[in-house]
Parts: sequence; structure tokens; C-alpha cells
Amino acid sequence: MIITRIADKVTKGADQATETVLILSTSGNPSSDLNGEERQADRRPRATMTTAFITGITGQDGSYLTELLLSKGYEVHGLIRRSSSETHLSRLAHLPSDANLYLHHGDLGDSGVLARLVHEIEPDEVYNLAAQSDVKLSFDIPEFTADVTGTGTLRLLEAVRLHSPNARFYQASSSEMFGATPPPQSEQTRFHPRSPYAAAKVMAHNLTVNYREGYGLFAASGILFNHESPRRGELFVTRKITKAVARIKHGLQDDVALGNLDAKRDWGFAGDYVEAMWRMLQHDAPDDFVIATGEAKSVRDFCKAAFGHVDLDWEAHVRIDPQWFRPAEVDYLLGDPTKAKTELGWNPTVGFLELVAMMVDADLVLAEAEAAFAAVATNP
Ligand code: NAP
Ligand code: F7E
Repeated sequence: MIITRIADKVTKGADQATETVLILSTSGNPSSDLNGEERQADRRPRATMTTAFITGITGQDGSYLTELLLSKGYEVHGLIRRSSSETHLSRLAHLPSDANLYLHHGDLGDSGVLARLVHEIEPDEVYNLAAQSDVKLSFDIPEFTADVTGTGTLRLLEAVRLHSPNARFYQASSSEMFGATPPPQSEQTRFHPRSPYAAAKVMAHNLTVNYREGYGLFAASGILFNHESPRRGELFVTRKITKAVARIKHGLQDDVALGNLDAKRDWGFAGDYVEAMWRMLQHDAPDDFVIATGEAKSVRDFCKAAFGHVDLDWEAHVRIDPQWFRPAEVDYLLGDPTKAKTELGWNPTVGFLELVAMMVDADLVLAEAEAAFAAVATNP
């Protein structure tokens, strides 16, 4: 399977503005792809199709949300960053070549592009999922994190306010905003951010509320607790563990270095959480919702479950390395999702052990392929 990107100049609208439309194809035959103008002509009338604009479409949540919206008949537009490699599109590579999906180059740091895209796409729904989302890294690159995760949200809100004020806006807020405040955490819990990332998310969250109250935008904020999947970035602790478990099982590594094993998180499945995002934008009124399972486990518990899934003793393979500790830790996050359950009818469908098994099993498939490749490489 290959990814083909076809860049075409497409003339749109009365102002004759041009934009580069990138079409993602998973076809093995690039010549079978339609060019940009054909894709434009192919569109169904706007009245019959809801249009969404997603920032962060290449991330874990962006890929699941894209699948969900395409399955509901949406036309989906995504913001992607320029990259020197194609691998950053890998979470979208399985989508069919005729998917109603349009990718546009841009960046949350570039307000002009955001304004132009919101103006041209005229989205019914905007999902702001883009962020520098690595909490530990945010201590190393705090200004960049604040600019993208915090000010980037302001840039997008301004673009929506000025160019598409009737669009419904979703902000990806985070349980990290609660930080040091003891559990359980709900919509009423005060924020006490413990990292530059969390502080930037508080800013973005407050701006979302402010644009709702000040300008009457339909701006909703999902305060999502940790959610994971086989598509989770490999430096987040769950995926780091499940990838290590699979590689240890296949003899590709011996151990894994972790930091604080006592931290507790309320871990759910990303596929369930994007459903909650969509429900928030279908609700009668814009609001803030905590999305969580209501069950917390420690990093140690996750290790036990993941290694136990393949009959390995976690204590024989996990070592502690101080480099993975953070300047300020978030000890205990446990969400109270009562409001989302009551008002949105949302419920998580994947429990903790099922999630761990799903992730380990997916990484076992990758490790098996890696081991087979290594065997061929050493014995050509
Ligand atoms: P992720 O996998 O790290 O994806 C982040 C996305 O943001 C990627 O598509 C990335 O693009 C994009 N991005 C980063 N910097 C950008 C920039 N300057 N301009 C445009 N795009 C940029 O994150 P996720 O787990 O899917 O989470 C989605 C959102 O929910 C994030 O805002 C995150 O902070 C928030 N959140 C996540 C969780 C969770 O547990 N997963 C919980 C609460 C809130 P590249 O692919 O090019 O890097
Ligand atoms: O850490 C501890 C670490 O990096 C979880 C992001 O999606 O969820 C995520 O942020 C816990 C922390 O996620 C390692 O100290 C121990 O206590 O998987 P994480 P996070 O920091 O909770 C929130 C909701 C977001 O919004 C964020 O965008 O695990 N931990 N040892 C470790 N963490 C990592 N990454 N690596 C370790 O080796």
C-alpha cells in the first residue's frame, strides 16, 4: 500500500482564491487517483453534506474522528503540517482513496492560513485537536508549547469568529488542567496545571469559554482524560509499555526504562472518546464536558496487566530511569463523567483490561513483522 499525494491548484469562490488541495490515496495505483479539480467537481451539494474541519488530523484522535465523520457521510477537511517524510500521514493511510477527505497544508502558528481555510471551507463543525501534546516535552520546549497549544487555539477561534461564526467549535481540553487538584475531577473542579502543556490548555480552555460567552459562538470544550489505542504515540507511557512488551516477547529487547510508576490515570479507549467529541457538537447548547471512564489505575497496574497478557513477569523487565521523571508530576487523575453520560448519552465501551489487551495484541503483530524482517536481514 502506498500513499499518493496529488497537489493541484484549485480555484474556489468569487474571490478566485487558490489553495493547495492534497488528496490522500491508499491506492496501489497512483494513476487511478482523481486530480484535485475532479474531486472538487465530484462534491455533493453542500445542503446534503455536513462539512468538518479538523486540526490535528494526523494524530491519534484525528484519525479516529476522521473515520467516524466519514462513516456519518461528512466531507472532512484536515490541516496537516509540511513534513519531509510521508510517515506523518500513516494513521490515515488505511482510508479508501475515494474517501471524502481533503488535506490542507498549514500550521496553528499561521493565523493567515487558518483564516483563509476557514473562509474557504466554510465548515459546519471545527474540531481543534492540534497541539504539542507531550507533557514531559513541554518542560523542554515551553514557549513552543504555549504558542501552539495555547495561542494556536486563539488563532483558530479568531478565524472562526471572523469567517465562519455559525460553525460549531470543539476544543480538545485535557484532564491535565486539573493537575494537582485531588480526585475525583468533574466540570466543577478547579484547575491547578502542573506543566507548560497544562497551563497552555487552561488558556485555550478559558478562551473557548470566553468566545462562547463573549461572541455567542457554539464553542464546546471536552475535558478528556487519558485515552489510548494502538495508534497512540510511542512515547506516551501506555504505548511505550505495550510496544516494549511485544518486542521483549519476540526477543527484540530485554527491558524498558520508565519513570514514576505510582502515577494514576483514568485510561479509556480513543475510539470511544471521539464519539463524545461529535456528540458535544450535536448537543442543544455549547458546554464543557468531562470525558472519562471513572476508573483509575497506576502505571504499575498497567505494567502488570500488559506483561501479564503475554505471561511475562513485569518486575523482571521494568527498570526505573530518573530521566523519565518530570519537574512536577500529576499524581492522580480520576474523572467523573456523570454529566456526559446524562446529557450526551455517552458511555465508554472498552474497559481497562480490554484496552491493554488490544494495545499489546496490536504491538505483537508489529513486533512479529519486525522480528521476521530482522531474521531476513541477518540471514539474507
Ligand atoms: P497527538 O497524537 O499528539 O496529535 C497531535 C496532532 O497535532 C498531530 O496531528 C500533530 O501533527 C498536530 N500538530 C502539532 N503541532 C501542530 C501545529 N503547530 N500546527 C498544526 N498541527 C499541529 O494527540 P492526540 O492524542 O490525538 O490528542 C488530540 C488532542 O487532544 C490534543 O490537543 C491533545 O493535547 C488533546 N488531549 C489528548 C488526550 C489523550 O489522552 N490523547 C487527552 C486530553 C486531551 P503532526 O502529525 O504533524 O505532528
Ligand atoms: O504519562 C508516567 C508519567 O506521558 C502518564 C497526553 O495525551 O494525557 C497525556 O499526558 C504518566 C505520567 O501521559 C513514564 O510521569 C512513568 O504520570 O502517558 P503519559 P500524560 O502525561 O498523562 C493527557 C490527558 C494529555 O492531555 C496529554 O496530551 O506516566 N510515566 N514513566 C511515564 N510517562 C511517559 N511518557 N514515559 C515514561 O517512561
